[in-house]
Amino acid sequence: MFYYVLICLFACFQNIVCQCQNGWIHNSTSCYYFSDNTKTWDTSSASCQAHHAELAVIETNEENMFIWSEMTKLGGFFWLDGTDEFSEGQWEWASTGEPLDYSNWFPGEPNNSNGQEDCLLTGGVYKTFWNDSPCSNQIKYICEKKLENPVIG
Ligand SMILES: *[C@@H]1O[C@H](CO)[C@@H](O)[C@H](O)[C@H]1NC(C)=O
Ligand SMILES: *[C@@H]1O[C@H](CO)[C@@H](O)[C@H](O)[C@H]1NC(C)=O
Ligand SMILES: [Ca+2]
Ligand SMILES: [Ca+2]
Repeated sequence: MFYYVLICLFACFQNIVCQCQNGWIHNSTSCYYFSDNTKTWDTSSASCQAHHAELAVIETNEENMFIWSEMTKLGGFFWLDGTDEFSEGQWEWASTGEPLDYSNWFPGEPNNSNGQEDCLLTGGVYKTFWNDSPCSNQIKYICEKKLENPVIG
């Protein structure tokens, strides 16, 4: 344990992530940031990257429930990393190019309303569920950064 703390301290000095920064919330193997301000999807993504993070990628029901437990305290709609802007109907996580293996679409979504809904949001009236929405909408956003625990032994 003591050895671990030493390594972790060292790692932090080396600017390796081993705990969440102020304003970020730890759950499982990631740190999350829930914004107060609202931005377009592109600007939200850029804001996360400026903090060495990406828009949140939700891979399990547990992660989706964690996100919901925080969103419900804050209120509002939040951008996630998903998009089908490259190929209509082909939803992927922008930061990895991986398809949405787990998803939690609201019934009837994604519907690409007016042919211009290519970005993924959650929260608001959709609660735990997901909706496709115009990427130019200005809403809140969630950033995610993986914790990189130093290897021990
Ligand atoms: C992660 O979030 C879930 C759902 O809110 C919660 O039950 C769990 O205790 C959290 N785990 C950590 C490590 O914070
Ligand atoms: C399609 O989704 C939008 C939200 O992105 C919603 O406002 C609209 O009601 C939906 N349209 C239909 C026909 O379900
Ligand atoms: Ca679309
Ligand atoms: Ca929609």
